[in-house]
Amino acid sequence: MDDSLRSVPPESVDVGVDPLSQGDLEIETYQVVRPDGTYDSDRVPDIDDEALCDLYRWMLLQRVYDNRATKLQRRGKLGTVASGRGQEASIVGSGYALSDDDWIFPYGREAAALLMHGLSMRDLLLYWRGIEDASRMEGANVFGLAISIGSHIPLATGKAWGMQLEGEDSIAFANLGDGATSTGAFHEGMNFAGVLGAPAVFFCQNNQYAISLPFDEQTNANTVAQKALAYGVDGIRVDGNDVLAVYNAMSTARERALEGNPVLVEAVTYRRGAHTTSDDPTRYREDEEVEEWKDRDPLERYQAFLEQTGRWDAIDEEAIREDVEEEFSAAVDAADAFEERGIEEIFAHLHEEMPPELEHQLEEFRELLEERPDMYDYIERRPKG
Ligand SMILES: Cc1ncc(C[n+]2csc(CCOP(=O)(O)OP(=O)(O)O)c2C)c(N)n1
Ligand SMILES: [Mg+2]
Repeated sequence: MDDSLRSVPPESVDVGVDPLSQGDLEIETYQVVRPDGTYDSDRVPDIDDEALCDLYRWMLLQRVYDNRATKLQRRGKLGTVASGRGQEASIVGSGYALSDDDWIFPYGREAAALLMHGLSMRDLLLYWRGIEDASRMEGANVFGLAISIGSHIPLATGKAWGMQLEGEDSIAFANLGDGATSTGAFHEGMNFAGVLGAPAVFFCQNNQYAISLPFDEQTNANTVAQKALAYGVDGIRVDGNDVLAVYNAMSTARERALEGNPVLVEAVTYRRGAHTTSDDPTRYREDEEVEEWKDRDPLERYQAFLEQTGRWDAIDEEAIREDVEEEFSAAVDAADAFEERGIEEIFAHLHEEMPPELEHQLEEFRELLEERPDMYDYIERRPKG
């Protein structure tokens, strides 16, 4: 190449443009109850005492469920467990603000939100046991769990758009992690939601880690919420350990979404436990950090609020624990009694009528099993009750 055609960068020239900087953005992290238990009375949501106590009950359910599910996994009766420990306020505050007609696109840690949306505990356990035909989560507006990170974000946009076209008064709600915001699917789903004005809320539980990768190595952005602006959708940043703040943020987001303004909510929280039962977090984070977040425990903070407002006496913590323990044991029995259907189930639920290509694959699979029955033994080796 002729060197004379190359442009030469100037040594130092004021080109008259100041680049936009994220330092110019001021994003408040919305709170109602502060970590020391004091609260902003103007911000307490206008819901009755029963509902205020319900929020605590559901958070406790999530905690007890996570403990029991982890123990069940240790006994070889679940494939894996992704605990919501530390994230109870994000899980419950957002789930509680949904209407039954809304659709949840889950990501795995939000047991309480799925149960309050009508999913049975048995089906949830069956899912983590790897039983495919429970993964359709029948009877509740709950989509299959997005094991492939971020893959559900465009689907939530599509569902929201579909509901809008049908004139329905409901939203699609996608739960996602901070790690999911680094996927291409996040970009596609957010962008398309903005373009369409789809009634969708993307609820990012920023628990500071994607497995072992800390948030600031995941992205150079200061916050997740600021990413909303580039897509022309609304952004809210909320204290994810403050259940009332999350409830308010999600209620606002839902209303905005129904008006045709999709919303990205960032709930700032912390994953107190391991990523899943196959992870050892002591290999990549300090105990002091875990302790620091233990002091911001969402249940303790909310208990302080209930005590100060004279509502704590209405809560019988032991009775709630016992109820959940019983419900869990009954769900394990029901999961153990569940009669698995044949291998055809894997092929059955994508299409109303099975297309010829899938029929062909099913036929091939049957032939393989006839030739190699040991393959079926392999499939059957899943954990059983
Ligand atoms: C597309 C894809 N890539 C990688 C993985 C492996 N993986 C499972 S969970 C996870 C991290 C998810 O982090 P985040 O989105 O922050 O959610 P969190 O688990 O922290 O709640 C990864 C990388 C996956 N499941 N899917
Ligand atoms: Mg995360």
